[in-house]
Amino acid sequence: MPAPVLTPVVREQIARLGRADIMVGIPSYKNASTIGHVVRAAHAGLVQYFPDHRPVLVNADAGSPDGTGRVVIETEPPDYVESILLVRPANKLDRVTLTYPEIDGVGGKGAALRTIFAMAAALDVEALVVVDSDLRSIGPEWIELLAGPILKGGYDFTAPLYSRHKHDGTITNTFTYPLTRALYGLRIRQPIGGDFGMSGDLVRSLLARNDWTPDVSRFGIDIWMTTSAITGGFAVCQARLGAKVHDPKDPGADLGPMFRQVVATTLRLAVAHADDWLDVHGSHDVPAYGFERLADPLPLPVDSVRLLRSFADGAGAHADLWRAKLAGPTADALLGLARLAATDAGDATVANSFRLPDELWTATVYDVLLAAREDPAGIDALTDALAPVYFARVASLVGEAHDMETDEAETLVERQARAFETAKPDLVARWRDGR
Ligand SMILES: Nc1nc2c(ncn2[C@@H]2O[C@H](COP(=O)(O)OP(=O)(O)OP(=O)(O)O)[C@@H](O)[C@H]2O)c(=O)[nH]1
Ligand SMILES: [Mg+2]
Repeated sequence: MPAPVLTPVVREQIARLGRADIMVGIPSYKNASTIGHVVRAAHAGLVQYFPDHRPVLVNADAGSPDGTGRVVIETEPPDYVESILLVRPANKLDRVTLTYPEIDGVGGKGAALRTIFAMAAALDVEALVVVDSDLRSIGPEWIELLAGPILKGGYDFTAPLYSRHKHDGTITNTFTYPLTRALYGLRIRQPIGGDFGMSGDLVRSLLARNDWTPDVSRFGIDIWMTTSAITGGFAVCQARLGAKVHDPKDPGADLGPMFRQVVATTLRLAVAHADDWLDVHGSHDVPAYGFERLADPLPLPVDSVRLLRSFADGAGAHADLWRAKLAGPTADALLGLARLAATDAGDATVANSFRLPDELWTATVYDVLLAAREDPAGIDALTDALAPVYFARVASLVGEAHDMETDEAETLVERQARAFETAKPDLVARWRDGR
């Protein structure tokens, strides 16, 4: 169990607030330039859509040196809502910013959210909405879309559904979406989107779990929440939020540590919850709430040359582990592609024609999952070894989607998800055989 997060400051805030019906929680780390917009949107959404609920907004910050917390408190005076919405709020909105405590010496997005969960539970909220602090495209209606299913629809967990640029969300597209869908049978398109709605029951259940790890304190938190909601038997839905526009990240440059934290957490959960997925066949849609929105997300540049260089370098570093843990033909195919990447990677045109097929990626992920079960202590090393293959898989998808619109690129993600489902019976057979 993680150390308790009810520090004196948190306790003080809980005592002052007493109770609340709905909470918006925002984790942050150096987001002073963007969090003001998120706070204003959340504030307006609470007033406009939930006038009869007692609201509170909590920012759990990492102690950002750029004044993120100050922006949360000082952005627009509370009466600005009256002037833009032409309504007088029935309930005063309390805005709180605090520095969350690390958990067992580890800070990060997950540690921030744990403080938010603890406060939500102590204030006995009916609904908790969490949103990222780097969002540009959030509006007041996001609060309604995420909390509405909880407060009005009887759901416990709302996952986001947004249009993202074809090169955004690469960990989701290549790993968490197809794997969550194939294992647990639920087509949750954005299992780690970052913006969620939760019932008070789910929050209490999350706090009572005893499978928190250092990766969950960081970016493992999102897949941990989603998988815990699924395996806990909670009612899950999605909400159509429109476009997701946020601080851009290039997968080759920025996403390595996040990939490792998300993947290691996903593997640990899959091993621990095998009984929840071994008997699941196929997959089904998850209800989606909200009106369909047609909005184009901003383009996101991706450096395929760099991705392929990381793949080629990674093959050198991880060849032994690939050979030891992956099926022979899978390791051979990857090493062959890595040799190709090493010779061709400098050229952007050639990089665009690089392909790592769906089936090869699926086989690699499933072999890694089987190896994780065999040796849970080796999960971090396995995840490190998978990262270069992920870079290559992203380069492959980027090249294949080069001339495609967002919708068409989506068919590639669906094709890959079907490949994960098609290969699942073999995964299950090997799992049961202990192979
Ligand atoms: N408190 C806290 N928040 C963090 C930390 N690192 C990231 N965050 C917050 O977590 C949220 C998501 O972080 P991003 O860096 O935007 O991650 P992303 O790549 O956009 O990931 P997605 O959630 O998939 O969109 C943002 O609100 C960050 O401010 C941290 O160390 N501490
Ligand atoms: Mg972001």
